[in-house]
Amino acid sequence: MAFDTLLLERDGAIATITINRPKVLNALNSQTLDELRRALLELQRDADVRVVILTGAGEKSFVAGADINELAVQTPTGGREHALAGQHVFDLIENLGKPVIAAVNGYALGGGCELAMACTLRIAADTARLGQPEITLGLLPGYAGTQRLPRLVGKGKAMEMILTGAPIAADEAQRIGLVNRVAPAADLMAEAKKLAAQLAASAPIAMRYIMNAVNRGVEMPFADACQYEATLFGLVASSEDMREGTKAFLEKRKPAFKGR
Ligand code: CO8
Repeated sequence: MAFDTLLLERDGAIATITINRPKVLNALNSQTLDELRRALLELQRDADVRVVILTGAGEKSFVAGADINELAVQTPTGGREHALAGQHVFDLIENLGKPVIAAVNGYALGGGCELAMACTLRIAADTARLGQPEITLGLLPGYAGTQRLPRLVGKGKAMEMILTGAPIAADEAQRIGLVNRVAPAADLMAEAKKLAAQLAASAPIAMRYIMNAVNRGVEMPFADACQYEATLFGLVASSEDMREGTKAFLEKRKPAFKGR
């Protein structure tokens, strides 16, 4: 599948999507969102791909937000449709069934920060800056930033970031839980690939159910979420991988998970 605004590479079980509009710091326009949706669906269907890395082209920016050229001319109904289309793509990332690692290689602002938050895990370059500057444009975060940010960092810090619009540095983002890890910029992709390789060697079915239990469970009452977890636990117990993982432990060898 060919894309104009993305690069898609596969290296064994790891696929890397690079948002490739460096002249506008990888801002997301409608075409990019649509291409991202198509690329994700392709990777979701591909059983050989177990982990996806998402990053931005160039050294300066992950994604500097939604494309302000499009925002400047949006109509009320068009703005709503645009927001819903973006939210759909971000939900697809969150519920892909495979871990998606954001390698935040620079600015992750507005829709870029929202994109990183939709990913399963985030590693930031020490040079990265993250924030929700929509308020400075007379806007609000429209790709679920008002929802994912407080869930990640707590309501108080999210309010501060969204109301002031001021970006924060990578080390502060790690301190408040917005990113999982920080790496020197030169090592970012190597670190992301190392983590991806670790995840790719794990049991894919258990991993899919874990992400599902966490994503759905945090939206449920605790007792219902525990029931849901128990059901998924029962389901995973029917997998060949569960038999292989437990047998390998008892035989003191490394398991070879097949995703069955
Ligand atoms: N959209 C379009 N173009 C952009 C964007 C963007 N988000 N960000 C940067 N660019 C362009 C610049 O206009 C510039 O173009 P040109 O070379 O033609 O002048 C080029 O990229 C390089 O940028 P700068 O010269 O500004 O680079 P600096 O290093 O001076 O500054 C910054 C870098 C600080 C990142 C600066 O570019 C900036 O502030 N960008 C905008 C950041 C921003 O406000 N992002 C939020 C956008 S709103 C949003 O994301 C809403 C999401 C929800 C949408 C919901 C439904 C529609």
